[in-house]
Amino acid sequence: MMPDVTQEARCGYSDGEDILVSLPQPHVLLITLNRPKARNALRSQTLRELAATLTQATDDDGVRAVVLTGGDRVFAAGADIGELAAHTATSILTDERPRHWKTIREFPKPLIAAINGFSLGGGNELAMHADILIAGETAQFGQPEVNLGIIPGAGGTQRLTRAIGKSNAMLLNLTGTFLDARTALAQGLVSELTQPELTVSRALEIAAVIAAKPPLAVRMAKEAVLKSFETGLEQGLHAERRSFCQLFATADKQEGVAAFLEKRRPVFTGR
Ligand code: CO8
Repeated sequence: MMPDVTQEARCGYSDGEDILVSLPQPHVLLITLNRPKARNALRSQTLRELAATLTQATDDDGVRAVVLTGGDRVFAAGADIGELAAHTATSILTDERPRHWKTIREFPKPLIAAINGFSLGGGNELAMHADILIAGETAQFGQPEVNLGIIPGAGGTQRLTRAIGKSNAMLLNLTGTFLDARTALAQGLVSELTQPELTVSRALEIAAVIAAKPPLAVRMAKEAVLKSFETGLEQGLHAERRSFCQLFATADKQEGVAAFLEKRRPVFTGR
C-alpha cells in the first residue's frame, strides 16, 4: 500500500509536473513518478525534475536514503516515444537527457527502487540505476527498444548484462520480450519480491534501516560496490582499502565501536 504522505513535512521539496516528492519518514525521501496516463513514460521534463530533486537531496544532510517508485501499477514504460519521434540524428546529439542520467548515476546516497507493473526500456534503465531493487510479484521487466528500431541508450545493454548475465540480457535485448518478476528475482535483477501493494512499504523499511546507519560509511560502501563495475579486482580492492582507512578518521567509527564495546545503541552524527 502507498503510505499516506499528504500530511508529511516537505522541508523545501516540491512536487513537479511529473513527479511527487515527500518525506514519509525521517531521513527518507520518496519520489513517485506521476504520469499514469502515459504509463510514467520518461520525457525530458520527468528526468529534469528527477535530477533536480536528487541534486537537492545530495546537498541535504537530512536525507539519508531515497525510494523511487512509479506507484502501485506501473514503474515506467520507457522513454517517451512521442518525444523520441521528434528527435533527429543531430538533435539527439545535443539532447539534455544524458546530463540528467549522469546526475542520477552519480547520486551518492542509497537509491532504492520499488517496482510494480511494467519496467521497460528507459524505465528499466532507470530502475537499474537504483542500488537495491524491490519488485511486486506482478512486475515485468524488458528492453523492448529493438521493436522501435533502436537499442537502449541509458545502460540497458551494460547494466542489464552485468545484472543477469550475457545470455539472459541478449534474450531481452534481441527479442524485446519481458521478464516476469519471479525470473527477475532468480536471475538477480531484483533483490526481493513483495505483494504489489507492499512494494513501497518494503522499500521504505529498507531505507529506514539504512538511514539509521552512519551516513559516511553508507556512502563509501555504495561507492566501493559501484567501483566493482568499473575496475579490475586489484584496483577495486585498492579503492576499498582507501575508503576503509578514511572511515577510521570519522567520529561515527569511534561511536560505532564504542557503542558496541559499551553494549549500547550508537548515535551516529554523519561526521
Ligand atoms: N512513451 C509514450 N507514451 C507511452 C509509452 C511510452 N514509452 N508507453 C505507453 N504510453 C502511452 C500510450 O501511448 C497510451 O497513451 P494513449 O492513452 O494516449 O493512447 C497510454 O500510455 C497507455 O498505453 P497502453 O494503452 O499501451 O497501455 P497498456 O497497459 O495496454 O500497455 C505497455 C502498457 C505494455 C507499457 C505499452 O504501452 C507499451 O508497450 N509501451 C511501450 C514500451 C516501450 O516500447 N518502451 C521502450 C521505449 S524506447 C526507450 O525507452 C529508449 C530508451 C532510450 C534511453 C533513455 C531515454 C529516457
